[in-house]
Amino acid sequence: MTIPKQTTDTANALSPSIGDPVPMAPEQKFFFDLRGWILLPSVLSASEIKEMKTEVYACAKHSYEGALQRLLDHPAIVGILTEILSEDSFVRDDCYSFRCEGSFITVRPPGWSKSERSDMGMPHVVRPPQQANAMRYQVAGNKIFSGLTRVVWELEEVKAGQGGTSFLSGSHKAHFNYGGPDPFRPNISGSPWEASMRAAMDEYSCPAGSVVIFTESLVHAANDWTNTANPRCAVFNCYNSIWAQWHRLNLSHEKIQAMPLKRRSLFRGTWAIGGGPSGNREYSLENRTV
Ligand SMILES: O=C(O)CCC(=O)C(=O)O
Ligand SMILES: [Fe+2]
Repeated sequence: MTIPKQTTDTANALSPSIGDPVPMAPEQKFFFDLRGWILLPSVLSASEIKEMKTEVYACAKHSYEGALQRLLDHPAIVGILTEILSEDSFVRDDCYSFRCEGSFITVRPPGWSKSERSDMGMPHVVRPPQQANAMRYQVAGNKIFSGLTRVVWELEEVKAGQGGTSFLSGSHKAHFNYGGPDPFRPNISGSPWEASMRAAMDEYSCPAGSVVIFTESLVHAANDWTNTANPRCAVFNCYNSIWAQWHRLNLSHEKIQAMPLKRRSLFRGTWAIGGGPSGNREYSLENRTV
């Protein structure tokens, strides 16, 4: 896929803080398809990490404001999300070809327990395998469509086995169910193979300022934070096709309206046809995700 380059003038007029997107490398495509997740180590500079952590530890309510807002369309992820969530003919300079579903911050001090989550750390997915639906991972015509997709920004160091998100690599393409009592249950509870599936899950280590991108069709889980050297400090942003929506948006019009023009388009209405010759490009009070 060709990612259109913005001229500096156009880019600045649209959004002063957005740089040229970095295209998804063939190696990243291979491993994302194979495993359902990829890690981009050390994307943020030391000063960016410091600035963003300061906001989080000063109790930023959410990640749609301040320096954290820049993560929504950081150039390091825009090329990848364009590749795995959009169709070439809908890729334009003046709006994004994927949408943002939501964003939240997590701070987990040493000793944090997964029992604090409503799912108690149970490995889960957006929808179980073998169901045809708009959220699922697919590949057709040599093209990935990742479905509901998560981008996790780790603002502190993560050590494998000490509390990062874990993944059952390859499960986004599973052809059989998890063996539980209900084939529509979006987690592995009740499966006689729960322990062996948990044992097969992969973990990652990364320095602060790294990004993990995964399809929500992949079995994944939250884990106890046992790393005593630092808390987990992560921003979880969720994305989807411009034609699909899973979450309600918990973001006010005023907050979106204060964003640079192109960033606002992440929150435009979820429709494609019937809006006049220019199509659905621009966010407005009348054209927003609810
Ligand atoms: O908190 C975690 O590590 C897991 C988060 C999660 O389940 C998700 O992002 O969908
Ligand atoms: Fe999840």
